Amino acid sequence: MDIKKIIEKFDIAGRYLEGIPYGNGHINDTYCISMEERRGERRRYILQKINHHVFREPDKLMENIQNVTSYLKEMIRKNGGDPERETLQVIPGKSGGSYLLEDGEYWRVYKFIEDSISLEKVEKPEDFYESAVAFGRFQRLLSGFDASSLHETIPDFHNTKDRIKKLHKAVQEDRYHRVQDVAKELAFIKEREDEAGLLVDLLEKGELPLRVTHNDTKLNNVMLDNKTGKGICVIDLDTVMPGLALYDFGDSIRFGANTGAEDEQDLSKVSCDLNLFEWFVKGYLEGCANSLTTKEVELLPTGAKIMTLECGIRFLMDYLEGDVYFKIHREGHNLDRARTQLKLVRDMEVHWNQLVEIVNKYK
Ligand code: ADP
Ligand code: GN1
Ligand code: MG
Repeated sequence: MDIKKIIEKFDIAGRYLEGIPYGNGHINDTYCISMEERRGERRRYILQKINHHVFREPDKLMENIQNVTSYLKEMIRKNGGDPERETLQVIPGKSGGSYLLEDGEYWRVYKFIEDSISLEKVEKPEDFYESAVAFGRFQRLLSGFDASSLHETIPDFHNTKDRIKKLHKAVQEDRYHRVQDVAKELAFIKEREDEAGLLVDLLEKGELPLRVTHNDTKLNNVMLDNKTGKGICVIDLDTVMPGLALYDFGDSIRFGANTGAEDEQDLSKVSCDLNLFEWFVKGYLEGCANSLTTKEVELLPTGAKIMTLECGIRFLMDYLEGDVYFKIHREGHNLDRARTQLKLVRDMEVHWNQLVEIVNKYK
């Protein structure tokens, strides 16, 4: 693919130097682009090919991102922050528009957020705390955003009940004859099917508030400042949609508080780090400026458990469907990922009282 040809169609000054694959996202194809400007200065950009099998309507997705980042910019400015650095900056195409459609593929460009890093693993608890503050603040900054103007980029994204239904369908179809490999995992999920629907039920009953949430709060979706260590910018805004704060909290825990990697094959290394769980609870509540309802706070452990179970269900379903959704790098990768998530759920159950006690300290 001719990256140079693509990048030159965006409103960027300078001479193309290089474009290299970048990051560890499971969905989009990301490149870091270096350009040389007039006085020999280098400037970097993030170029992404939007996965339009996952995001079926990239134009609507980009409309969301434009609106959300414009709103955030205004809010950040009002709060005395630096909008250039604290939210994504979309670079338009030379012929206008926020993305480029070329040979059936959708491309977009962001300014590279320099002097910052995204982590694949928590290195010190403070990093996790800072990510929590950033995700909490993100949700708070968007609390006045008109949610009805947002497109649902992936319908039923965190509808855990619907995810279970889809898993059943994949099991029935068994197109790749893989169901035989996963009897234990399916039984584990079956035992937890009822509780898995709890958040969806409470939302329907109006017992949990619908908010504008990020919905994909992995640690590597927040940029931490190299100097201060602070979480400066929440990135990967493709799934910003109306949702529950518990989705954001839970998804962060399932990724960042895991003592093992998301795709660890040695399950004895996978558990929920209670210390990290506590750092995140503290940071997230601070970031939200204590705006969560008592019910939301009470349900934080449940959010963590359900989001972890849901992610396990999604990985397992993708394994059964022939690995068409998440990028894989080895055979059985999605099955390994599903197993870590289920192991993590089990570990949360074993330490349930401790999770609840931790949250009670912050009520
Ligand atoms: P995916 O949707 O595939 O997860 P992301 O948007 O999260 O893709 O990007 C993948 C990685 O690229 C991120 O984890 C981060 O390391 C890096 N990245 C993305 N946007 C920027 C940016 N504006 N500045 C610097 N790094 C970025
Ligand atoms: C994907 O794009 P990325 O890598 O940040 C996925 C999340 C999953 C996560 C599992 C749009 O996130 O929902 O939780 O992988 N994003 C989408 O690691 O499906
Ligand atoms: Mg990402």
